Amino acid sequence: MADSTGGNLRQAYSSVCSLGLPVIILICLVLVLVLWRLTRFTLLPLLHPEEPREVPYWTPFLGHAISYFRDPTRTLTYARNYFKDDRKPLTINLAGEMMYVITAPGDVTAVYRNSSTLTMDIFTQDLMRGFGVSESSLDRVFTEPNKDGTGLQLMAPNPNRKSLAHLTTDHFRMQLSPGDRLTQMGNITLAYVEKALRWENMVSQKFVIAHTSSYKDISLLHFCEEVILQVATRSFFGDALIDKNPNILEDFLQFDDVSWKLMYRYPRLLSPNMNKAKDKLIDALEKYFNLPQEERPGANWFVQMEEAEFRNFGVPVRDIAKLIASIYWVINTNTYKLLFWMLEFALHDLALLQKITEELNTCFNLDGTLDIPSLQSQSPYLTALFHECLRITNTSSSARLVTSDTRIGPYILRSGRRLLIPYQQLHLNTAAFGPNPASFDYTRFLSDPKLPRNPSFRPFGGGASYCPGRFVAKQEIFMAMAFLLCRFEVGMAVDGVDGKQKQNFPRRDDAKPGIGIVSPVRGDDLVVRLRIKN
Ligand code: HEM
Ligand SMILES: *[C@@H]1O[C@H](CO)[C@@H](O)[C@H](O)[C@H]1NC(C)=O
Ligand SMILES: CC(=O)N[C@H]1CO[C@H](CO)[C@@H](O)[C@@H]1O
Ligand SMILES: CC(=O)N[C@H]1CO[C@H](CO)[C@@H](O)[C@@H]1O
Repeated sequence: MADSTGGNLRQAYSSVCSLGLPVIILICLVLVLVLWRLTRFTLLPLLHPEEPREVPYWTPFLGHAISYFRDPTRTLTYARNYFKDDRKPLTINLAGEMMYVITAPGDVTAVYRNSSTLTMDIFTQDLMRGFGVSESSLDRVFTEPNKDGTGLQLMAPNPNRKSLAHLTTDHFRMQLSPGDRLTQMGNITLAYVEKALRWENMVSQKFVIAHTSSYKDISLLHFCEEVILQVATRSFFGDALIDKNPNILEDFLQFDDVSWKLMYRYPRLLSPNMNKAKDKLIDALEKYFNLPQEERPGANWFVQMEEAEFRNFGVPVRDIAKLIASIYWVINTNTYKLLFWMLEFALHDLALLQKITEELNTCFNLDGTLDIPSLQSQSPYLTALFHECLRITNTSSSARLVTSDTRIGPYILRSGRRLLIPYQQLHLNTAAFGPNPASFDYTRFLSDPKLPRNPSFRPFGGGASYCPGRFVAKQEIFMAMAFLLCRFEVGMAVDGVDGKQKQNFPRRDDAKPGIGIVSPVRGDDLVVRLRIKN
């Protein structure tokens, strides 16, 4: 008996030996890995319940970095579901950078409130550095003025002694919140859209693909780009910026297509196209700011204010151009994509398209002019579409830096770490959006007028960085929709451009690191056929 056990052992021993050293080392490594994983993700969390739980992984050092950079949305959804979708704060390791992820609406509200210890300055500075702004200009822009009135002082009233960077946010709100300044931008937008969307003026080869006397086929994506970028540029800078730089919109679009490389701080060598397009954008703005004031009338209050403050601070013109280029990107990157998705969804749902067209028809006066206020008040279907598209096509996130330990519920966020609020994770909250949050369904907003105010609905962020452009974005989109749908019979060119294939619904480019409304996959578009209405 004993002998046979010994024999068995010997046999086992010799068979292990015959596996060879490499295999033994491998087995040991696996054992160490399992032990490490158990300690790190099971044992330690029990001892430190106040630390947000870390999503486990098998690749030490790297953590979830590779899967995150491949497809952030999928990685974050995996992370949330790993903890059974309980939406408590979690930690994810991205190659050594420990990032908190916040997905519960209540926690998000708490993060927005704790703005003194959860700041976004370094992200704004990173963006400005990405545009090449010099350190000395950054310093000026982020320094709070002295109490005693010495040193750099702002020209605008500044009772709370904010830095120019923080006051810029206030200036944005003053320009873009409902009131005379927004109305003035609305008037410029209206005048432009009314004229650009006349049959005889719709000839730009940027978006007109084919035309006969009875119809025009247009690229939906390029149409949305052209209209929205034109109105935003003209209503901020007057006409001179575009008129003196006819290629600025193309340069911007080229930059926008790869701008995530700037956000992810790609080395210049790996992002030559992004840098080339960015430099052209900056050149155009530099040229603009070097023009005498009287040659560039019509800039809005915000642009005039910022220019005056930058110059007062002694910021060189090249840096002014870079600072404004970063702003140009923020104000332009999202809206045209949203208009594209809204028209896309509407054109695939003819009942919805008809409802929206009927609503918009009631917003025109008898003399054919558009009544701006009724765009808001007489458009329940359009508004529902706007909200549902914001919900479903959204990839943006708010990021914050923890500047000192901050309590969120039972958890403590540690100083020095970064925190991410990925909105699309909120937008998949079944508690707010029902059992099928991933599917497009505008009626959820139609049947629940309070849904846009639900704390799980954050397409424009919140707190200190709450998008000041949300009113103007809506205004531009609704005006463009009104003229497009009420002037023309609008439908899909069923046979596509070349008369061959049926048109597919464009795919969302979810794999691109999300920094705003998602773009369609490159090359995906919709050909739309316009006919004059009788
Ligand atoms: C559909 C269109 C838009 C969407 C979905 C959108 C979304 C957002 C989001 C989510 C943020 C917050 C980012 C964060 O928390 O870090 C933001 C910030 C901002 N948005 Fe928008 N935006 C849109 C259009 C616009 C427009 C048209 C403008 C200007 C005309 C604009 C100007 C800004 C500015 C200046 C900020 C930064 C605020 C700050 O950090 O102080 N946005 N936007
Ligand atoms: C906008 O246009 C309307 C109608 O033309 C005009 O009455 C109003 O004064 C304008 N508002 C501003 C701020 O330009
Ligand atoms: C450090 C800090 O300010 N923590 C606060 C963050 O917000 C929550 C809820 O709003 C407060 O309870 C914390 O005291
Ligand atoms: C890129 C991205 O985040 N897309 C997501 C937007 O939201 C829908 C559901 O609402 C997701 O299915 C997408 O993956």
